[in-house]
Amino acid sequence: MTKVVDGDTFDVEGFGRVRLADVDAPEMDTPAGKAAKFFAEAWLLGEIVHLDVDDLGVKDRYGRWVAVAYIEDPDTGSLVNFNRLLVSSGHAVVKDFRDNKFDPGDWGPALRR
Ligand SMILES: [Ca+2]
Ligand SMILES: [Ca+2]
Repeated sequence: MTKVVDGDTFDVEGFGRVRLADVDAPEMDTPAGKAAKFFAEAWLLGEIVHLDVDDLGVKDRYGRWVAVAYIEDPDTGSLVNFNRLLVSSGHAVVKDFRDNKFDPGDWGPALRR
């Protein structure tokens, strides 16, 4: 993962811009937006990020891949849902768009609503 644009958007070299599915981080002109970006950078920059890319809409109207990102837990090696982590850390809220295949309800009871 090469560049974090904001808390919910980042660039992958050779692939393109990725928008995390069904979550929304604050905009970059707010302190919370900068904090969300900093959080995403700390977790994602230079790391191997596994992407589950939406195969319904494929790309959104801004030309971004819509995806759930998974990162490897350094201790256990198991995959952690970064979309969920962003929400559970308070840096984003769930916004369930119906035009993609993802359902935040599948990410765990804490996000069910
Ligand atoms: Ca946003
Ligand atoms: Ca959805």
